[in-house]
Amino acid sequence: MPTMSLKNKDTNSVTHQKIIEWVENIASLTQPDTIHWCDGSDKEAAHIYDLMLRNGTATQLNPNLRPNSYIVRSDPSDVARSEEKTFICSRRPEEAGPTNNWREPKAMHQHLQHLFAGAMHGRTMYVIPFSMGPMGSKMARMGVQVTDSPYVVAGMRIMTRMGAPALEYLADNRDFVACIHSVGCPLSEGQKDIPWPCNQQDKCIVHFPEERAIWSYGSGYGGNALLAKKCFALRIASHIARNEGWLAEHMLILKLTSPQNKAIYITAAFPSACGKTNLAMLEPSLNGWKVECIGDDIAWMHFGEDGRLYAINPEAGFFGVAPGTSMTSNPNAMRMLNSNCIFTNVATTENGDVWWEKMNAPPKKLTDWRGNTWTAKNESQAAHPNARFTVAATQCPALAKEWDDPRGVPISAILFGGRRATRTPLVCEALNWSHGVFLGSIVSSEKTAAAEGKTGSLRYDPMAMLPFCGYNMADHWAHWLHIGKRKGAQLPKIYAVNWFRKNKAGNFLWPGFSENSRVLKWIFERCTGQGGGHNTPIGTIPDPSNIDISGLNITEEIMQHLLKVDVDSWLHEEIPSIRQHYAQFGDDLPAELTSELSELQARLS
Ligand code: GTP
Ligand code: SPV
Ligand code: MN
Repeated sequence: MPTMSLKNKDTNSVTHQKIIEWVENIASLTQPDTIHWCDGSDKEAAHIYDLMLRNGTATQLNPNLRPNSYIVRSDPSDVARSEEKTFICSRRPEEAGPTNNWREPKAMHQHLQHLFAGAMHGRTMYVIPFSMGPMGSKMARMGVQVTDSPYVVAGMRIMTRMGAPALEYLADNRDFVACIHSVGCPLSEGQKDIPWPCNQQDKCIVHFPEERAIWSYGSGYGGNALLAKKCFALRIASHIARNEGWLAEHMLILKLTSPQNKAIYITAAFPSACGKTNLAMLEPSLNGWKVECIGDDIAWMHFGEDGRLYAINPEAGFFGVAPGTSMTSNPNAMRMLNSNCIFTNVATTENGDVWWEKMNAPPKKLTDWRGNTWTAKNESQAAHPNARFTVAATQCPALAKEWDDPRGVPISAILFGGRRATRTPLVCEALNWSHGVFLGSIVSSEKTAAAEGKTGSLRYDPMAMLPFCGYNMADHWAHWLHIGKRKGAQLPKIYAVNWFRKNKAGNFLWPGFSENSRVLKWIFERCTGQGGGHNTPIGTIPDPSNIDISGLNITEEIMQHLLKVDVDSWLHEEIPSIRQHYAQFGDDLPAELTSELSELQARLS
């Protein structure tokens, strides 16, 4: 075994015995050539990018067009989260529930010992200490990820608060979530590395909720590999949150300010690639209204002393969907991508810039996400549909000043939504908290390219947490209901929204993007005691006149259609399908949700 130094030259504060022992154990299992403790410095980042350039993992973009930015092309077999290969290893299968892949922890540990043995041979093992949430915040949590991927180090540097300060904070023997990651591609003596090492045969993303540990093998992409994100901040955190009485959710956080300068804070849970980043930083089409961003993907919510729910964004950056992003759809995102970004699986132009579908008119000639020449005649997509940018939150021109407030922001409204071409109205307000939990439990959406597999098919994605809940989804609902019963709680109002209704020709009926501010305005009015609306069997819905459509080219007829509740199809199609969705949870389904369903049926009949 090669000699290893536990301390690189720049780090001398590794005094946390538990981390040192843990790192030594992982190193003796995975056999890296060297160990590098990340301090998060600029010098270290320069070294990591240099390494990626030399290895062909990254190419620098034209510094005159896109300063300090890089394009990375992944292996075509490693382009999205692998839900099939994602496991929850709680003690008993019932704790993981019917919507998770459960594995027995002991057997899985044995399997992992086998997979990880020698997995980092020929590579450097990076140790990344990090904080999820503003360090020192009562709501923040610490983690340490080891990885053999420089790309992951670069990503974690943008997405989390990592490096020397985090390590110093951990030195007080604080708890941390243990994150072990390898691309599963050891190098033998003298073997040359490849640009995107991964393991084509074996991939697994494994969670041990009770142990607070994550083991991920074989993939270098996004949520499979940046373990702070979905693995920690959602799957492990949701388990912790349930035990401790708070919520870890797949939600954006935004600040909405009215022309009268009154602000409210909103969170919104939409499934992957269903519009969180876009809503989080939208430029309202309505005059005088302002949206500012606090987070675009994950919210941790705790009760404050005043009984309100306060949210923090545990992340420090955005790992956002590139295709569809343009100066018309999301100008703030375009501005934040002007420099200091990593782009993964987008196309590149002849002058060394990036391009993706719908950014603007396609250039005549491009290099596509696989590195092949692409011309406008080409039928295939130039950027992969799940191509992403990685960028620091501080690059966002619409970032709210409270974005890293350790106390979080008090939430007035929680939105649930998905991609539904039919039936689900543009917006609907829950009658009360438990009805809101019901609306969250029946979120369904057409599948997107954010996860491997066929896109377009409709699936239930309760609370937008189907792939991200670290325990039984039925228990998650029970936890939400329990949250609602807290003494003195000043609960947010809950809404279901749907920007994705289509006509028979397959075109979107609602213009979406900046026009969603019109719906936000109605929600603001409801939250501040003004907005109109009428009761329907599924909740409170605005009259077409309650939605400000000034300056918008949309017919009264389309507005009617978007806000209509088609009682027949709710009764004869939606209700039976909800029943079927609920049936898989058996006795674990909270009785209150069974009642909510019966009451809905009664109101429809
Ligand atoms: P994840 O990062 O996977 O969690 O996705 P997300 O929920 O943040 O979705 P994002 O905002 O990145 O949007 C995904 C895709 O949906 C992009 O291609 C957007 O252009 C598109 N999209 C976002 N908002 C709207 C909208 O209001 N209407 C329509 N038609 N498309 C939208
Ligand atoms: C999602 O799929 O919801 C994402 C991207 O935000 S990933 O980090 O890959 O999970
Ligand atoms: Mn997401």
